[in-house]
Amino acid sequence: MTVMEQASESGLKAPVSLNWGEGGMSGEPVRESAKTLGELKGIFLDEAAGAQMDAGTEVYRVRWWKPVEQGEEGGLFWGVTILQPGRVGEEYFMTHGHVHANRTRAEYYATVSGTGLLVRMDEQRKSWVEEMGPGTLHYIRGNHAHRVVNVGNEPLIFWACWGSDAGYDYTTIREFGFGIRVLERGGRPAIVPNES
Ligand code: S6P
Ligand code: ZN
Repeated sequence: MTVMEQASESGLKAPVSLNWGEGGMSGEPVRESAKTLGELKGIFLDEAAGAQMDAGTEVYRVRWWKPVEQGEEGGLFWGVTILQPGRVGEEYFMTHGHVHANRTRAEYYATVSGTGLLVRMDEQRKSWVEEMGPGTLHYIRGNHAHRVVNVGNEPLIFWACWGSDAGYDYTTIREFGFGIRVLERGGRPAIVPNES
């Protein structure tokens, strides 16, 4: 019997294992959900372009492990997001974006592959981006809204760790958006003020 088999038999096997490079998570507690273009209606600027596309197109997929209940104080969650390349009109595929319901709860993002921009916005709506690529680590303050944009031609994969009592406020972003958008102009990403 190998050491791993022995560990497994004696209940010492880790409940989740990762495939870092591919964004794989396996194990009984892992959950997964995909976000389609249809579910992101109203988030992209060019609604006419979006209406021409298949609403079932996957924009991103999230896998996560919540070892404690959502809302429990002091716990940590772990997950990965795989954001596909693509555009709606000029606008690159991106996550919905949110701010944590509990504005004191921060988060780490760590990129393993792809090319992206992390859009951040503070409570005064001041917005900026951080470049994401293999090996970049991002500390997101609890009161900063965050969204990820894939500006490359391959899936953008990043891992995240956040508090079990962080919660999600999607409403603020759905209503007011971020202060900036990332559009493709002349074959390159351009950061423009969000006037919608
Ligand atoms: C959770 C963390 C990520 C996002 C994921 C999808 O705090 O920031 O796991 O949930 O990247 O983005 P969104 O904006 O749809 O939740
Ligand atoms: Zn978050």
